[in-house]
Amino acid sequence: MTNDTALKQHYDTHGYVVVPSLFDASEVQLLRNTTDQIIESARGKSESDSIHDLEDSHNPKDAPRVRRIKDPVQQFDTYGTLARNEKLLSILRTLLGTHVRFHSSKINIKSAAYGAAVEWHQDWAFYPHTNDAVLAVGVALDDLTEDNGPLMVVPGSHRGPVYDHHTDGAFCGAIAACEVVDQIQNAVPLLGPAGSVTIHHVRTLHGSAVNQSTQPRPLLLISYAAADAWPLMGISDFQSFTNQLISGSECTAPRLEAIPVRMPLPAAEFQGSIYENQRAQQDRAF
Ligand SMILES: O=C(O)CCC(=O)C(=O)O
Repeated sequence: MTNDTALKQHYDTHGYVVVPSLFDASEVQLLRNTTDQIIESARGKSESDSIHDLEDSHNPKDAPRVRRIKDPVQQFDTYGTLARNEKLLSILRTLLGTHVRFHSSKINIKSAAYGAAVEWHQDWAFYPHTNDAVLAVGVALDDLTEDNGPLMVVPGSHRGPVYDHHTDGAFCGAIAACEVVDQIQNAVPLLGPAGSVTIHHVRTLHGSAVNQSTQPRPLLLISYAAADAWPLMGISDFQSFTNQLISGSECTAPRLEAIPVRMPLPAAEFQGSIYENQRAQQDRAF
């Protein structure tokens, strides 16, 4: 069995896979330096903006507390280059096929001691497509350990139900904890040294706890889709959509699969990042 076959089998069966140390120390250092500079540029800011999503405890007079860097691949060349890195593309082609489209990106910083939790959810609830050949890659910018709030996934959940991510009649991007209490007993943490890559299927149930350790857990998350998976929420600008193709060719005949879907509508009460959306969920796991 080749490495590619084993990787695909693991992904197809469990809905996630970890590739240890895909990127070396110098590649990680470049990403870390860029990330540190962007965090530093939040100093003095009193509100979140198009780059920084600030922790609730951020104070403009103190060292910046940044929860998330928004759209890093679209906004900064260092990450834009990484999103098209040949080592990564080769894995994406194994899992999604030849024709691959970039979808979205973010860096969840998870600072030591206070980095915020992410409630249990499925990415599918945020961006349903015509088929589920859609996944998220996490690039570990520091070690992912048991203690620093690693991403946790429920193996096999990508073949299970699509959960309701609504509360009080609006989307909130989080599943009520009581709905998944049995499933999350089976969750596994995705661990590895800096430079490792985690990959989870768009329907895989996942979440992560507050980072109460002394080590930060910055994770660059990049989502990709097979080119024949088209977003059910629509395409506002076809040229931008087609510019996001990073491998193979455009496909204007989307593949429709009979899989469950729930739309992220009506829109979340708290707009912005997932952290904002999830504020509306009262029944929390973390
Ligand atoms: O950063 C994490 O631990 C989880 C991130 C995540 O699932 C998300 O932002 O959608």
